[in-house]
Amino acid sequence: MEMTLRWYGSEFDTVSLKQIRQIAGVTGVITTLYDVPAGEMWTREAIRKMKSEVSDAGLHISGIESVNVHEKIKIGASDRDKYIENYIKTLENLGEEGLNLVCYNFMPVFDWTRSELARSRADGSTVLAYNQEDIDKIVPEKMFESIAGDMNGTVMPGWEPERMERVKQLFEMYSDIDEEKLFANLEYFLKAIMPVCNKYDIKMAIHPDDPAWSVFGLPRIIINKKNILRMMNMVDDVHNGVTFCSGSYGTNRENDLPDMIRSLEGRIHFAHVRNLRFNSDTDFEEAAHLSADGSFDMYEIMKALYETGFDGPIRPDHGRMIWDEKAMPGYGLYDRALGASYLNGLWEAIKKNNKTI
Ligand SMILES: [Mn+2]
Repeated sequence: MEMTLRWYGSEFDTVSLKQIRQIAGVTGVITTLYDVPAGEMWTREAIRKMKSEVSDAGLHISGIESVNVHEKIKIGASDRDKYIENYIKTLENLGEEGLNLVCYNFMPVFDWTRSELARSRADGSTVLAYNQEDIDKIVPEKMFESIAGDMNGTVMPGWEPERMERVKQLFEMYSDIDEEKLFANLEYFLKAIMPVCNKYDIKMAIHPDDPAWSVFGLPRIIINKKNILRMMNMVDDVHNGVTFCSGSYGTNRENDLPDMIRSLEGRIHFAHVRNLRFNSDTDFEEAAHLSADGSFDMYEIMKALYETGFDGPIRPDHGRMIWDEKAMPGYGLYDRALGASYLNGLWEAIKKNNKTI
C-alpha cells in the first residue's frame, strides 16, 4: 500500500506539492492533465512536464485520476472509435512514460452528485452532503448554478462550465441508453483498450458511480457487488480492475464494503477511503475519516484491503473543510492530511498485529 493525495496541478489546486510532501507517510500524488478535455489525446511532452514537476518536489506520480471517457464512447455513438483511438494513444504515451495506473469512470453526464457542497456541521466544519428530497427538486440543467456559489472560486472536477452548458443536449443523447446498453458500451471500450494495457501493464481502475444509484433518470451500472463482478467477468483480465471508493459504494447502505473488497481480490488497483455519516436513509454527509465520526467501520475496510494483499495506492478521499481553509470542496489540505495519517495508523496497526499471529 502506498499513501497518496490527489493533486490537480499547480494551475488549479489550492494545495501545493510542497505541502503534500510534508504529510508524513504520503509519498505519491494522484494527478491528471486537468485542462485536456475528454476525448483528446495526452501528449508525451505534457505528461513528461507533469512528471518532472512532481518529481522536482520530491514526490512521484502514483496514478492518473482520471483519463476521462468521452460521452460518445459511453453512449456507443457511430464515431466512438475515433475517441477510443485517442484514448489508446493516451494510454500508450502514459505507458511510455512509465505511468501505469489509470482511474476512470463510466457515469453518464454527471461525475458525481451532491445537493450541498458546504453543509455546516456542529463543530463548525463544512462538508459535502446529499439529500434525496433536495436532489429531486433540482432540474438537472440548473444543477451547476445551484452549487456554483459554494465552489470557493475553484473549478470542480466533473462540473466544468463547458460541460454544464451542454447538459440538456447530453440528456438527449442518453434518452435511449439503458443499463444493458451502457454495459455493452463499456465492454466494447474495454476490449478495445486491453491490448495496449497488456503491452504496458496499465491497470485500469473504474471508479464507482456516486451516489450508487440512478440520478435524474440516467442509467448507472457501477453501483454494487453484482454489477462490478459482472464487469470483472465480462473482460476477465487483471488490467480491467477497480478503484474501490468506500464513500461511493457506501452511499448504498446495502453494500457490505469489506465483503465487496474481499470479492474483488487481485482486481482492486486503487483505493479511495473515506467515511460517510447517514442522518437518514436518504440523507448523508461526508464525515471525518475516523470511524467514530461516521457510519463506516474504517478498521474493517483497511483490514479487508490488507488481508486481500492490496498493494496499490490509497488516498484519503474527500475531507471536511476545517480551520478556515479555502479550497476546492472536499479537497482541502488539512482534513485530508489528518485522514492520511489516520489511515496510515490503521494500516500500521493491522500490519503489526498480523505479524504477531
Ligand atoms: Mn472516490
